[in-house]
Amino acid sequence: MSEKMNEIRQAFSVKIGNASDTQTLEEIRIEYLGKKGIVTGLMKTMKDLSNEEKKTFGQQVNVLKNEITEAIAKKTEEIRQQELEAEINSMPEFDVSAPPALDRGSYHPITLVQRECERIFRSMGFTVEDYSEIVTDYECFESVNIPKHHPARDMQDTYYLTNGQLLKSQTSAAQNAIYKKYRKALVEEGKPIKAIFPGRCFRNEATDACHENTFFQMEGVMVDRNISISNLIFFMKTMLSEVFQKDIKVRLRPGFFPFVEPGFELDISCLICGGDGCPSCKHSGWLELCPCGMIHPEVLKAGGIDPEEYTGFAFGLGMTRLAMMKYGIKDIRDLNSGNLKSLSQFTAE
Ligand code: FA5
Repeated sequence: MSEKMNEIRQAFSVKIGNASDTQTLEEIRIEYLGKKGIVTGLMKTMKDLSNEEKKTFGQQVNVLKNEITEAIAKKTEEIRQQELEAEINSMPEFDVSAPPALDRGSYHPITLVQRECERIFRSMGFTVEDYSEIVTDYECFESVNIPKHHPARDMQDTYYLTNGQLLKSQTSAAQNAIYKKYRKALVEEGKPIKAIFPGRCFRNEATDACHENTFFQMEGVMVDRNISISNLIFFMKTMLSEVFQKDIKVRLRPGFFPFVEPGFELDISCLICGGDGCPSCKHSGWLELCPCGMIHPEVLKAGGIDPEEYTGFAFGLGMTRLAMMKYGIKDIRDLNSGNLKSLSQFTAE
């Protein structure tokens, strides 16, 4: 029997030595270890042996089986390594330091305008805040003086989650948190609150050339002692002339928002049609860009700030519309279209 096993061993060692691919190895494995294989066949002959012989023979077959299993595993690893090296060697040379062959991507026009606004406001001492897109009813409405059932809610229908939270319809939703974050520094250290908070807003409304259901606003607030409308006008004008790098015709008209008193609408002369009227400005020649006003005392109170001592202004810049005006984009829907051909023409200056 042990002679037979040695013959098997020798024949196997020749075969495995000649094998040069994984397919052949698999065939050898089946030939020796498969259900009808040589080693399995040896096991089956055990039934004719005495108990004593069975023990010795069984051990020898197991040793042979382990040798064959290990040899196949070792050879498989060797062949895999060779195949991998051959594949790597057949690849064209790759220079990691070479500039990418693909065209470079570009920033979205809204990102460009947002960064520009952030740069301008930072240079005037404002902090830039980030805020969640999912907010509570309190943050979006009640804390800014829009109680439940207030008619002003009709202007801002949005998308509600089953847990009662909502996608914010205005960046004003962050005001309360900002006041609470900075009121200690205001009261104890006399540091004015100067913050902007850009963000994506959502409204359940029909779209047209100047309305989208998803758009960007940038809220700004300043709170200190003796803040007045002149401060508000100064910051708005500075921001617009920096963004457009030229004089822009603006007009202020009264506007109602429950969280400011008095409130204004700041419109700019439409830069798409030069003020003659077009679909982008609803044929009025003016584009509603930045509602603003003096923060309502109730809103300051909700933020833990005493309105008898402090006043402030707030504005809600329509950043998507600002991008349209800056880059001459006629239809707001192009901005969310994902059309790379039209979006990739805008690059940072
Ligand atoms: C507001 O959202 C107020 N929270 C702004 C505000 C802040 C007023 C602080 C006073 C003080 P309004 O709904 O008008 O206001 O939106 C502000 C700006 O967002 C608009 O002037 C416009 O430029 C932009 N906007 C509003 N709705 C849309 C829309 N559907 N698509 C694109 N831009 C929009």
